[in-house]
Amino acid sequence: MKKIILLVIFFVSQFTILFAQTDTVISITKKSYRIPMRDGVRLFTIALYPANYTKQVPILIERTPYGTDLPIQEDSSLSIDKLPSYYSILLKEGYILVFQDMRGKFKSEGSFEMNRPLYHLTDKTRTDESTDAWDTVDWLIKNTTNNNGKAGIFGISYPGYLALDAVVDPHPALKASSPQASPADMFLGDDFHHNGAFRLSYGFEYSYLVENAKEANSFFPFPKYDLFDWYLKLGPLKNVNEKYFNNKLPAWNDFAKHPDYDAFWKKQSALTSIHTTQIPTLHVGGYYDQEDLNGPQIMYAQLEKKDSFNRNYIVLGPWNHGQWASAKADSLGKIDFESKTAIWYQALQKQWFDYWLKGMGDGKFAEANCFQTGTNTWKTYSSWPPKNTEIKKLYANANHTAGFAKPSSSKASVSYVSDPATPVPYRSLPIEATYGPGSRWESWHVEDQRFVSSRPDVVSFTADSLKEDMTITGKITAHLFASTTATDADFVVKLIDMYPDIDSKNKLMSGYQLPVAMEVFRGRFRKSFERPAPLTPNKPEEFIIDLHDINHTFLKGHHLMIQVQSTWFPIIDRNPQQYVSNIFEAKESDFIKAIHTIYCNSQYPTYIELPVMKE
Ligand code: PG9
Repeated sequence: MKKIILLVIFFVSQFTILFAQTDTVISITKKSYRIPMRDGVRLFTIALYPANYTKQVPILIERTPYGTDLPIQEDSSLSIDKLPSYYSILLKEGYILVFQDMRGKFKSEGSFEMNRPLYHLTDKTRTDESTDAWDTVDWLIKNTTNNNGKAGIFGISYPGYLALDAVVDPHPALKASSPQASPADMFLGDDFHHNGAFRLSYGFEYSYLVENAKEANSFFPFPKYDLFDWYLKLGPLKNVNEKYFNNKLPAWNDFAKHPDYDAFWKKQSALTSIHTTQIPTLHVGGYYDQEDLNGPQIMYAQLEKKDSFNRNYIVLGPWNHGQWASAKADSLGKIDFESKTAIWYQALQKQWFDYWLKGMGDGKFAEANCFQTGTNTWKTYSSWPPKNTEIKKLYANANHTAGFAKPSSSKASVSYVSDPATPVPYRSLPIEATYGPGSRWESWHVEDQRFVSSRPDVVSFTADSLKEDMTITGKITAHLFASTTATDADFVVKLIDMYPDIDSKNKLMSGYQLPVAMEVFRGRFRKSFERPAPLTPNKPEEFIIDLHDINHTFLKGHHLMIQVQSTWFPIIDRNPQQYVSNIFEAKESDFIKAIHTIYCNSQYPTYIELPVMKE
């Protein structure tokens, strides 16, 4: 979310009044509207018109829950050069840029519903984010001056989700969409849960951010800067309502009421409601997105199945949440991308909208533009994931090595004690508030995992150093054979690129443990997300964990490493490990220590499936 707020702040703080001197667009003029929806609810909207410009131009819309208004006077102008390049590169050549407060947020009327389902699909009388987009396009086409009759919609994260909803039954004038870092399914793998494991710190802070007040982004008033202990002392999840939220936040109440993948989650999931794209759609995602890594990948994959008109495209980059909207995006944390990837992306985005909304260019877009980390190069593919890969299995061995040979021993395993009272931090302390000052939330996906690898409750399996480069492109899947002495358990699996002992390219990176893919799985859901079931103590079972798509070259001299742990706190709530039907109702006494075993033998081999690029 932070990116979006920052864009607006930048916008406001750089305000100056300028007037266009020539025919080129050098400044924009603000106008505000209250656009009526079909049910009479009015949505607050601002349009930024090219100042003193008489050519007809398309409309580009961003809808948001985070507040759109700019404290600048109506009809006054703003220099385009003062805007982030994400917008200015488009505006310079003529677009009407529209920002809208979504239903129920900031100056818009109506009520807000977190991830409102597409109600109109089953009941034509109801409104939702798709009908609101339709009504907005309809009004803008009829009421804005000098528009060319075509509109596009885009946005990052929640605004991206709104751009995704807009492709369902789109207005005829809506010609292209770009959902960026859009979540798709909030139970299976985006902001609020991953494979059923609840994202505690994010779910807590985000529901407060959006639902505490209508006309503000609210930051929970934590009494501390480092929140690791604060979340630990919070105790069981039921204390959230008892101590802080008092049942006042609908999203939190829904988390607590729907601990399994039930109709509530399915109804709001884009996986349930969006199967085809009726207009050209450019999905954009980051491999290191700390909020919505999964959404762009799975929505592209789902829509691709029925894309007979070739309208569905994807861009994946080495980015955190929305990093492509920044000025450079040449690095994340300590990881150097060796080029300004945001500039590359923003030029592509301009070509995309210029083609569909202005008819400029040849329209020959690559099906998939996916940055390759490790070699730090942009690659294009005619299908994603590409087909010219061979699946290789990287096995974990009980002596803490990893390799491509299946273990031969019939008994080998590795065990560790997992104690919910002393969980493994998901990033190094301090755990700053998610969107708070100095927060390292934005870069934790690339943090050096040495900060946890020597803990007794984290197990690592390291392969020999590579004799030559190995490129892995496509979906990574972990097959973990594990058991617990208790009746429930979480498993976090990471595929790590471990840098050489002495990295000649950059000595400071020597030994770095870069997670190139990682994910958590809540054991109770191993057979079904709808119907969880306790684990049988000491019974080895297979946990299949989707580690998502990557495009990464492990360079010669680097090591592949598998790392497994069972707590990831406080991003993931603590699994009590003693099965209770609803963890939101667990008592302090339900949280117990357990011994978890990872099997590494011929009968129960633990491995990660890697799509290795054929030469
Ligand atoms: N990740 C945020 C979000 C998107 C959609 C729903 C809920 C949260 C965001 O950054 O907007």
